[in-house]
Amino acid sequence: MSSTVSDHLLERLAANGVHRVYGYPGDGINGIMGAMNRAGGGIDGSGPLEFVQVRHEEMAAFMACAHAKFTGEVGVCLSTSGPGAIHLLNGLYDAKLDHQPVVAIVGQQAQTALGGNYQQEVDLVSLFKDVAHEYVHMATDPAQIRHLVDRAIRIAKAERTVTCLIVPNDLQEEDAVPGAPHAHGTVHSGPGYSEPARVPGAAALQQAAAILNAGERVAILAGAGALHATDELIEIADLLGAGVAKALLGKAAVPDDLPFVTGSIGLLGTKPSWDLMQDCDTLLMVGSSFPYSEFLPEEGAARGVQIDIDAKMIGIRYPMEVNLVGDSAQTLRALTGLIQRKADRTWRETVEANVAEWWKVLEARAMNPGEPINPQRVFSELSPRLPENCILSADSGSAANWYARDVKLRRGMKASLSGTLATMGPGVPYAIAAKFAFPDRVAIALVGDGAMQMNGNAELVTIAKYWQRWSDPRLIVLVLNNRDLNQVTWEQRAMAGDPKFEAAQELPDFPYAAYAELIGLRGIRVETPEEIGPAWDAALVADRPVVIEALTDPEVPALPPHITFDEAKSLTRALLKRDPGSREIIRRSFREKLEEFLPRS
Ligand SMILES: Cc1ncc(C[n+]2csc(CCOP(=O)(O)OP(=O)(O)O)c2C)c(N)n1
Ligand SMILES: [Mg+2]
Repeated sequence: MSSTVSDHLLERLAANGVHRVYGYPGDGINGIMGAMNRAGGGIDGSGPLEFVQVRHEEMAAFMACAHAKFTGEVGVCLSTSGPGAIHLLNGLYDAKLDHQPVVAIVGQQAQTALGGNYQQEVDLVSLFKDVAHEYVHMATDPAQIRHLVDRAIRIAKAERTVTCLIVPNDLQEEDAVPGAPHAHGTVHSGPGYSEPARVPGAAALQQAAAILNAGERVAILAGAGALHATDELIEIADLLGAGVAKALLGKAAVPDDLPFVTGSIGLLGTKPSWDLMQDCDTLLMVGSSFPYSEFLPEEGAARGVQIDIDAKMIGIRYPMEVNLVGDSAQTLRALTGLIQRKADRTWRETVEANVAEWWKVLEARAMNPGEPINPQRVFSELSPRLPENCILSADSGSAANWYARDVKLRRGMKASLSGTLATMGPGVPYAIAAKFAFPDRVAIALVGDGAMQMNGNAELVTIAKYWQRWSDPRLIVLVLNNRDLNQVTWEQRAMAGDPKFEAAQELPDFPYAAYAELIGLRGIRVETPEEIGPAWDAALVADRPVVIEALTDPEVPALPPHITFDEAKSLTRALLKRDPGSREIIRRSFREKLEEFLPRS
């Protein structure tokens, strides 16, 4: 049998460095699935491309996004036409908004039927036009496959974005044309991409250094774009006597066990990060588009320097005096040579004292009682137990608060979540992609019960299907079983001043641990605070993936570190409107606030 368009498509993906595809079949991609089978992409993984079967196409897109986040390579997902294509969208937007290179390969009904109001016929070029606006094309001739694949991969990498190829199912079965005869109207592309060096010009670097050298109280804010610049950030922070705060996606940029790292910033942030931004006179922002201006210095209160690889993302959060477009590590290296070490370390000492105090506050908060379990304690017990080089994912929900604040990442660990789209659902699929990319490392997903019911429970089936392939089988899913869409319950209280709307917020109970056992995983149900530590210990030595279901208290406030007057007013209003949890909330909020003022040894 001669090679088909589908065989050629897969060969071309492999030639571009792709070795794993996350997807779900359907008649829009039967030709591609047949080729995948011929190429040995099945369970034995013998071929150049491995096919991973998910439960839902959105999960395939989340996994492709996580693959990109954790490996730096392009992530690839595959879906059928119509419904499969539509299912991909949320995961693709997650990738696009967090600037991850992902290629979506999507089937389409036969070209002979298009325009005929045919079954499952959706205008896919239009559908993907926004999410993959840098590059979305439908192939209509076998000769296009070569350059469509080469370009989709290269543009995804170069622009750090989502691209999309649509392949009608009749075209998939046609004979391949890997090299069209040289002629007018043919395209002869090749694979390959190498990152250019990106360092700003000398004059701009000098200007930036002058600002940083003049500052007496320098604050650094690091984001996802600084994940590969750990050494450079530590070095410049040392020279400048600066504190380093981190945007959520930049949590792994500098380890949390350094005394001048103030931790996360923003609604899920820490008090020392708040103080750092309020009291600094100079702000150096590196690889971050952290959006909330109220957590940054007041306009004019600090002089600003920003480094970002993308000129579209620079100068939009704070009016910077110098905007340096460049790679964060390379630019910091160039800048460091121009920085004088600050002799006066008073500011640095203040930052370090604030950080040391804050960790004590967090420990004290975690030890407060809960009904039955204070969720913070689940995270603070995990933190010192984190195995070297583990990979963490967190879902959108209250788990993201405790992940951001209570988990102390050490050097070598990776961690991510849906930072910009902040969608529910990525926790479990991100951890699965982490295991496929790094089967020898422990993956830990921190997820709410709402997200488990939305998709995590289904994706546990994917874990059950594949875990025996991983050289280290440890993948732990922590479920916060609080029977509440808790993050939003708190947002409604603190921002809108509304009481808990039980019809919308309360979740049905579900036996997460028992369900895990039913499908061949281990399940541990944690019902008292004393069981938390032993549960983590057991999961970390288990011979298979584990679901830890912790019965956590929905009335522990996931409030911003420095609750504003307006938020306090709204909260009081919500409680006066007879919020069903009001008595408990008042008791716990006061206890938490008190923790910040109590003297500590
Ligand atoms: C797809 C999607 N739907 C809705 C939301 C709004 N939202 C953000 S957090 C959250 C609650 C999550 O509940 P759960 O997973 O139970 O976590 P909890 O906050 O209770 O710990 C909701 C509904 C969202 N971010 N994404
Ligand atoms: Mg919940």
